[in-house]
Amino acid sequence: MNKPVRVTITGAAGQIGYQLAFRIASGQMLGVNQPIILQLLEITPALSALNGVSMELEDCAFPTLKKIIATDDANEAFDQCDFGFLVGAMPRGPGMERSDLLEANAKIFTHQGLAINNNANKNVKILVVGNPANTNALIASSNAPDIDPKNFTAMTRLDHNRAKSYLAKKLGVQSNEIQNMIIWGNHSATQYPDISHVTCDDQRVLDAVSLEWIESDFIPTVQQRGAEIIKARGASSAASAASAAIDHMRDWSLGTSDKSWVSMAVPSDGSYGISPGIIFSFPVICKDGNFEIVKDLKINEFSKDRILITESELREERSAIESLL
Ligand code: NAX
Repeated sequence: MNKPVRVTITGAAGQIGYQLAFRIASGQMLGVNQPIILQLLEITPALSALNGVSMELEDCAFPTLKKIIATDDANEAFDQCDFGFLVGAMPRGPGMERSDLLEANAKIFTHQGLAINNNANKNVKILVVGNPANTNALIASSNAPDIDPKNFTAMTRLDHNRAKSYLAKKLGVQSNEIQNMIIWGNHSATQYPDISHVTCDDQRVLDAVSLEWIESDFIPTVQQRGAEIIKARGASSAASAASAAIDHMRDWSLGTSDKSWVSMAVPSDGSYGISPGIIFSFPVICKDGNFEIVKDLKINEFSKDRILITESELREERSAIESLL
């Protein structure tokens, strides 16, 4: 058995947190030889619910789960943290403008960024799930000046998995046969799911589907999948979101397969002409606990226009909270 690692989950009594905690505690992220200390953060009114989650975790008797800390104190939750899932966020309320949402969340992620800076391990890996995820990650990172900005990422893996699955269904294959999907940009309806580099059984899929299907079916279906799930379930995606968060963190820590890259929202380094200073979803490969943006892919005109739209939305989000950076 290895030395235990500390995994922080914020919003741990919420829908996604409730899925995430059990899967991580049972070894589904880092394997059954990696002991876990779970550090669960909630707001004060949700502490009773969080206590219930802790009780259920204990009742599972997972051999990998060494200890549970349940708290409403961000400093305690991020103490010596190795992996941080920032899930808790302020949802959009009735009459709330997008700028109000950005501001309300900016307060939460400023506070948590500082707590990470002051308490977490310097090589901590942070994944922001709470929306608006890309910009929340930027705010947390800019409030953690002692931690490399590359340690702050946001989640587009759910979009990536949705895109793979939908395409696999269209082609009548299994989703693991779909390689090199890309989600570019923001985790929002402007995201661009790009199949121009996708292969299936070493064949380019672009030759197997029509442009009309890509434009009028594939792209809008992936972009609107979250809203469709809310309509069907009466609640937003939770189990699939937790599963994607685990995929993201596992691949970042243990490495991606050499057959395919994955999508992660990471600080832009200017690749593909994307402005530095925003957290943008790119194709990445991961090795030895680090990620690298896949460089020099050929981007066609169809893709260029869509990448620009999602980049421009992220630059606007950044401007709306610039004073807090
Ligand atoms: P829930 O409302 O079920 O849970 C959120 C939890 O966070 C609540 O228990 C709340 O008390 C807690 N919380 C709020 N502020 C907090 C703070 N300052 N510190 C600690 N905890 C706090 O939402 P859930 O369905 O779990 O979704 C969580 C977030 O994930 C939302 O922002 C949602 O929009 C976002 N999503 C992001 C996805 C992505 O792909 N990036 C997909 C799924 C999901 O929609």
